[in-house]
Amino acid sequence: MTTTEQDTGTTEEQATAAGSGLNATATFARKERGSSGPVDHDRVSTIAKDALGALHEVIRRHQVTYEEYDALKAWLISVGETGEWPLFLDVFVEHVVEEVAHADRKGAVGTIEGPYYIPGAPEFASEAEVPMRDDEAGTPLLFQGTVSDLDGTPLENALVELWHADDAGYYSQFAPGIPEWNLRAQIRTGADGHYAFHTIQPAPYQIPTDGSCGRLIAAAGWHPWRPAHLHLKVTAEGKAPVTTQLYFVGGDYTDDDVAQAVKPELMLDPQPASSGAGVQVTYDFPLDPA
Ligand code: MBD
Ligand code: FE
Repeated sequence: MTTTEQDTGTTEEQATAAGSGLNATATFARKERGSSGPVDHDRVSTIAKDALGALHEVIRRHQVTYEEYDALKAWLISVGETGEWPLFLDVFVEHVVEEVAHADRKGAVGTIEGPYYIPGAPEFASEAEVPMRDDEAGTPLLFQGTVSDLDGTPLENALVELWHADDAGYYSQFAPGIPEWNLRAQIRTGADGHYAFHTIQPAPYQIPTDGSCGRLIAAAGWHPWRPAHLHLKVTAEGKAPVTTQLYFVGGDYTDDDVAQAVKPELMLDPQPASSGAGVQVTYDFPLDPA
């Protein structure tokens, strides 16, 4: 990890695709989304055959050449070398996995997790001053709401995890020069199910332009941006956990997210804060039964 180097210059000067990619790859290696059972050989065979068949069909349809095949091979190798598989998959593939996984949810709407979640952020009861630098840039944001069941009954002891980019679009633990838990926190709700985070508004996120994903995006003439977003993970005993992101009405790229992870239910419209400093917004999480 590069997270303890806090006096070696600005993040903008040193963030690299390989730096964040290798951290994201190491983070994924530590992850346990749930135990997998024994291998279902029929299912592996069916899905692998269909996936390869889809690729074969594309090659025939577009008369792909040996030069293009070699370019693909070199590119795939470079994605691994720079650790950008988590970034590539979460940007270009995860949104469909999420859509399939949560198609029958009735409560809070989910979207992709992305590559930059880290469990174990500093924990608070009900209300959090999210860890940030003394001179953290950005508009102060009070983000609050209630975790409940589908009937609206508040859930005590629910866990609300928040992580997001800073005002320059960088995540702690994935860009150098940022304190370890910067803009990461988790809240345990009390009996009223309420949570409140005092943080700052994040900036849009740009896929690193100096790596393999950036090369694909540039070669295709796409843009590398995600709209500004808050990441959330909400869990409670006996309820289906929700991983989601919230976006800002009127923000750049909300209609054109490179990761296709915006949904109409996920828009925040913060208003001037009653404290006088910055903005505030409320968002509730009614959780489906497990
Ligand atoms: C992000 O910040 C993100 O949320 C996703 C899904 C992919 C890349 C960077
Ligand atoms: Fe993100």
